[in-house]
Amino acid sequence: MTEIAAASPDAAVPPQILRHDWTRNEVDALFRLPFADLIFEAQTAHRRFFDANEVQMSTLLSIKTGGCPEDCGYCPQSAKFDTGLKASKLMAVGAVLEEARRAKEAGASRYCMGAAWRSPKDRDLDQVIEMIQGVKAMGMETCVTLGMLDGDQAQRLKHAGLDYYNHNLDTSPEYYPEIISTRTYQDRLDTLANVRDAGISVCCGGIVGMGEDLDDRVGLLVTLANLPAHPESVPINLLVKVEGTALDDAAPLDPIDFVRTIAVAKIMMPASMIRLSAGREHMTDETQALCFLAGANSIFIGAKLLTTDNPEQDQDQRLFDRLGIRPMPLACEAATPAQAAE
Ligand code: SAM
Ligand code: DTB
Ligand code: SF4
Repeated sequence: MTEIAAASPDAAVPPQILRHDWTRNEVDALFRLPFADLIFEAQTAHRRFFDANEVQMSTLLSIKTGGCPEDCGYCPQSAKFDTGLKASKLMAVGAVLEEARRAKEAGASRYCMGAAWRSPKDRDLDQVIEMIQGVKAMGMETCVTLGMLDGDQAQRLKHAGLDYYNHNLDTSPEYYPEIISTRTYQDRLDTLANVRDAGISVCCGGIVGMGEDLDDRVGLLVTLANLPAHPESVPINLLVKVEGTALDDAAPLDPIDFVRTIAVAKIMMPASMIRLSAGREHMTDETQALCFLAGANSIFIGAKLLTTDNPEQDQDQRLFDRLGIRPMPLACEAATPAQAAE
């Protein structure tokens, strides 16, 4: 079996379990199930692959903030918007590793580094590679999100030992041009293919609450699940509205619709980790609990995401205690349950 296949949640799972032929009609029908039926189906799918009381914890660091040439309508880091954010250069390797050490002490098992680039330059990659090697040496999994990658860049990152690359589709192909004009949906699919071909695990999801309709949520999830292999991690972000961005007055989303999106993602990609990603700061404990019930089993911990706030860790700990949730041990994450069965 090739390295690429081994890195995929599809690797050891009979084809009848992991599907890549979802139609919009059947996914639309999932979204419209009575809530109890939907959650039951999602829990059943989740428990086939995961311990339902374990949640994986990642920490994020913005290693290069702001001044981005892209025009993603949700993003405080785009140079197109005046959000009051101060742009900064790529952080020094030593400073990143110091932050990573703190995250490890706080219990993170995966360290994700994000840069506000359209795509990395080769000399930037040299530095990021040192960061990846330093974080790996601490015993954490590594993830980076650096914008578009060509095949050679993806190979270099794989060679450096990178575990995950995050690159989101964000929304449906139809709604995408309403949100971003500086790179195409196909550009994103090409980057995902380069990452997959290099044998790096894929972290790919989207954002909910950008004024999209149900059909766009269906379109996003159908595109993700019908990729040649399901992304190992699927972050579902709730839009964080930042003043000055194009989407700062997007209509509020019914939290139940957010939970439904998580549940449908889990039913469609049961062996993948579904990450309850941005947006927890403004979510009630009860909504988060419903997300975990719907099959979300990964979060970002630490008081900051990239540039916006995230719940303080003691707040998360209290919620975990109330729900009886345990941190997922690294050994289980390193190989998803599907891979472990090989
Ligand atoms: N520049 C790189 C890129 O776009 O690929 C990496 C960083 S970018 C901030 C990573 C992802 O964060 C975006 O694709 C988007 O899904 C998410 N994101 C950015 N701003 C957000 C916001 N205000 N609310 C929710 N998610 C957001
Ligand atoms: C992802 O899907 N969500 C994270 C991570 N990938 C890089 C980023 C969320 C960013 C939220 C806005 C901010 O903090 O700037
Ligand atoms: Fe730049 Fe990424 Fe923000 Fe888009 S999402 S503006 S590419 S940092």
